[in-house]
Amino acid sequence: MLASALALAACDRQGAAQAAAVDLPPLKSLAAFPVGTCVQAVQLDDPGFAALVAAQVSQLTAEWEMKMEYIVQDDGSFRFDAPDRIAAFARTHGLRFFGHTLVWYAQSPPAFERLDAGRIAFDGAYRNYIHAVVGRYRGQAVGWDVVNEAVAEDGEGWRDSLWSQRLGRLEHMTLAFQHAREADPEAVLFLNDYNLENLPKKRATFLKLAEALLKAGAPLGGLGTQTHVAADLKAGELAAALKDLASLGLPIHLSEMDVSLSRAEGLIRDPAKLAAGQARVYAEAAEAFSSLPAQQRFAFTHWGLRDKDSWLKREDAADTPLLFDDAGRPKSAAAAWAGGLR
Ligand code: 9MR
Repeated sequence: MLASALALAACDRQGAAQAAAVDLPPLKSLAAFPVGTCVQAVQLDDPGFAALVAAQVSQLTAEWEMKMEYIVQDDGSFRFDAPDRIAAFARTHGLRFFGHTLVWYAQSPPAFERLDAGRIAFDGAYRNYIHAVVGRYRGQAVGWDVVNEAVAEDGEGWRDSLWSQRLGRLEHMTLAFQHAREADPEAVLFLNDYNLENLPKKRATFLKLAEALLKAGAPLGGLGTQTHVAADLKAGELAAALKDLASLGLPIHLSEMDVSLSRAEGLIRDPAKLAAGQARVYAEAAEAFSSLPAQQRFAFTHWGLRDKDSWLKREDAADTPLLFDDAGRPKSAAAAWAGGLR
């Protein structure tokens, strides 16, 4: 009974999302700042998707193919075919290209784990990796997520990782920023994290980490706030977070936005309320980002365009967290985002 009721609710939601296609000019034509999406190389083979991307956005982030999981092979060698294809697509279509992500606690390839714990060998491989990856896109990448998700889940201190164990808790991050700067003197170098809207304690730790990095001499140039949020995010939380994050004066990248309906269902069961909540959150994000000083609006990136491409589908196939339906038509959420722009 419960399963079939949930299935029906999911159908209702999908029906509502499909029916809600709206007429809207391209996102990038509406915003006074760069608008991005993540992509996977294989998606660019789909002409419909490629046209949607080229029309709607002005910046691309690789969804996963510029992470160690893709680049570092078992024997320690590197591969760049997929990221090269994404970079080439960006060049051909005049889009900015954003690098994501160099150092992530969640990824520590066996080739690195196997290395002698002796600091010199490890340090050399770490530097070599960052130089190879950042250097390859030097002159094209406008910025890089240098360190991703360094703050502990509960906001209490920093995460432990292979990198922190071998190179030091703050030092591995400072080194990563310095190596990236050597490899590309122009790219804006970011610290990027999530749950900074709904967990003020995590946000405070994130800001303290940014200050500690600057004090240690890291060429930190911007702050990334992923913004994987749900439709029941409290009104005002996102705006307060952006204001707070901007207080250091660094450029802000709203770097991975999606608004899950499924993750909000613990609080709201009514499909119409979920859709309204999603629209409200998208509008608030657009308005709050627009309100930042112009020089601090680095870019606003959506973590995908079409619902069917969202990583959140793996958690719940019925979720519809993005601005475009499966056919690539803008949804009412897209109109709400556009309506929030200032
Ligand atoms: O959406 C990405 C998914 O396709 C990948 O399998 C996963 C691991 O590489 O990463 C997802 O993107 C994450 C991003 O890189 C960092 N912030 C959280 C994102 C969602 O998990």
